[in-house]
Parts: sequence; structure tokens; C-alpha cells
Amino acid sequence: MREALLNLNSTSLLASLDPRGPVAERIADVWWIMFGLGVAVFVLFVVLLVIGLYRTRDSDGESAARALIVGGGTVLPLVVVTVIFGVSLAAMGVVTVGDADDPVVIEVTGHQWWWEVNYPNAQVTTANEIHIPVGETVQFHLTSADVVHSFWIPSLGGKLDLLPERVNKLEFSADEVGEYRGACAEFCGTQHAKMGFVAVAEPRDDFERWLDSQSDPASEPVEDIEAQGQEVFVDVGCGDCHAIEGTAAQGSTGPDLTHLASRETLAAATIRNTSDNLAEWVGDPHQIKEGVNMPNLEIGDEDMAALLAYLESLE
Ligand code: HEC
Ligand SMILES: [Cu+2]
Repeated sequence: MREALLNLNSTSLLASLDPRGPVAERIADVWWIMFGLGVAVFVLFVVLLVIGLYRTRDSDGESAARALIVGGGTVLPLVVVTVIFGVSLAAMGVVTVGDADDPVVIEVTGHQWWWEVNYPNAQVTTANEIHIPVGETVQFHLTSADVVHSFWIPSLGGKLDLLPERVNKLEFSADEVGEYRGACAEFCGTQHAKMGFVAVAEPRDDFERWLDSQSDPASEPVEDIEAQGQEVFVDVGCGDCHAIEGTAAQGSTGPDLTHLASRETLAAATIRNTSDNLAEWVGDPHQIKEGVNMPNLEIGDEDMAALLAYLESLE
């Protein structure tokens, strides 16, 4: 597991003003321009208000008032709105899908309440963790398996809805190696707030090594206890919802677990992927995400120990 663990604290979500890629920079610029104009207009009107409060009535009061109404009520808003419109239009050219030659394509499917991630050119399926090569254009093909979700990595790009039976495309790149927090930005049910993910931007070589290891089938059990755990996995029905490539488990309503142990987080970036957290999750997922679409299967202690040993071997 990598050392530099991402801060799962929700405050690290608020990073749209700490852009780490050209698209996010552009969006942040638009935000600052809107903020600056808003502050300027506010200050102007406070000044006029104060002047008005202390001014005594005089003969040319009426024409001054008319000038203020026309200027402040019509001309000023028109200028401000036009500027913002122009700035937004210019930014949209950068934010929407462009004509990058050979973008890295990543398919992301929103589920209540986790993210399925596919690399169609590499036959890789994973969940809640998206690796991208730094400095390269990445094109996301977004869709949903159930309700409307919204894909958002504030420090890298804009947000876009994931709709059932439709594919929306979003493109951006990361300037810096690092781990970035992603979130669902559209209310999608009770555990919407715990529908996060991690984006890992890494050098091309590391990215390819990662893709390579993710495209392997799951490692075979080595210890007896792991083999026993593999049996429990199938016997109690985990495999009806989860796939582990190379085994009989081929379910698809829950995250692919083929390389579970290589992931940094569990339950859509809700908790870190540690032994204790994994035990707690499998023991009763509803303690961590109430109402989650995974049952508490009430597994006995011995089976549970074997199951956990197996899951932890899935590097
Ligand atoms: C009815 C379907 C279903 C069954 C049965 C089921 N799960 Fe899950 N599981 C899910 C769903 C859905 C999620 C995603 C939950 C979320 O994050 O909202 C999940 C998440 C997980 C995760 C976290 C994966 C990640 O990357 O975040 C693990 C580990 C897991 N399940 C293990 C198991 C084990 C072990 C069993 C058997 C004891 C099991 N599941 C049975 C549906 C199921
Ligand atoms: Cu969602």
C-alpha cells in the first residue's frame, strides 16, 4: 500500500480553488472573476448607500437619482452579466471534450453508492479508485446503473452527471502527481455523502505497471486458511454480487474484488482499507453505511477469519 495516504476528511473535498490541472484552473479562474465582480458591485452599492444616507436633498437630486437607476439598474448589470457570459463561454471551450489525439479512455458507472471503473482498452475493472497518467488527457465515459449521479474531482475538472442509458463524456488532465479526492455531486439516496472515490495521478510507467497488475486474474490462495476463505466467499453468496476474476465469483451488483487488497479505501472512499476496517465492513456494512446495498451475512467467527484472510490476499 502506498505511503502518502490521502486525507479522507471531507474538507479535502473543497479543493476546486486549489486546481491541479488546466481544466480545473480555468474553472477556478471563472470563479475568481465572478467573486471579484460580486465584491466590486457590493462595495460600490454600500458606498452609494452611505452617501445617500448622509446627503441632503437638493435641486438636482432627481436627475442624479435617474442616472443611478439607469446606470446601476441597467447598464451595470448588463456589463457584469456580459463579462461573465463571455468568460464562461471561453472557459467552456476548454472544459468540454476536445479533440485530443489519443486520450486514455476510462468508463465510469455510478451505482448506489459506489463507482465502477473500467479501462476498456486494458480489460481492467476496478472500483472507487481511478488511476490516470499525469500530464495526459483522460476521457471519462460516464453512465449510471440506477439513478442520476454526478462525477466530480474538484481539483482536476468540472462535474458531469451520470445518467442511466446514456454516456456523457468529460475530459481533463492532471498537472501534478498526486492523489485527488472525488465525490458524487448529485443527491442519489441515503448514502450519497459516502459515495466518494480516489483519483491517483502517476507517471506513465507507474500507470502502466498498475494497469498490468490489475488485468491479472486474482492471486490463487496460498495458505490453507485463504483457500478456506475462498470457499466461504462462494458458499455464503458473496460471489452473487461480487466478481473475483479467475474464480466462480462473477457477480456484478457490487464492486469487483479481484484486486481488493491493492486499493486504498473501502466502501467508496468512506474508510481506509485496513484489516480492522475490512473486518468491520464485512461483519456489518450497515454500521458504516446505513442502508447500503450489501447484506450482513452473519458469518461465524471461524469462517469470517478465513474469509478475511482470503480477501486480504487479493493484491
Ligand atoms: C446483495 C449483494 C451483495 C452481497 C451478497 C455482498 N455484497 Fe459486498 N458489496 C455490495 C455492494 C453494493 C457494495 C458497495 C457498497 C457501497 O460502497 O455502497 C459492496 C461492497 C463490498 C466491499 C467493499 C469494496 C470496495 O472496494 O469498496 C467488500 C470488501 C465486500 N463488499 C465484501 C463482501 C463479502 C466478503 C461478501 C460476502 C460475505 C459480500 N460482500 C456480499 C453488495 C453485496
Ligand atoms: Cu451518487
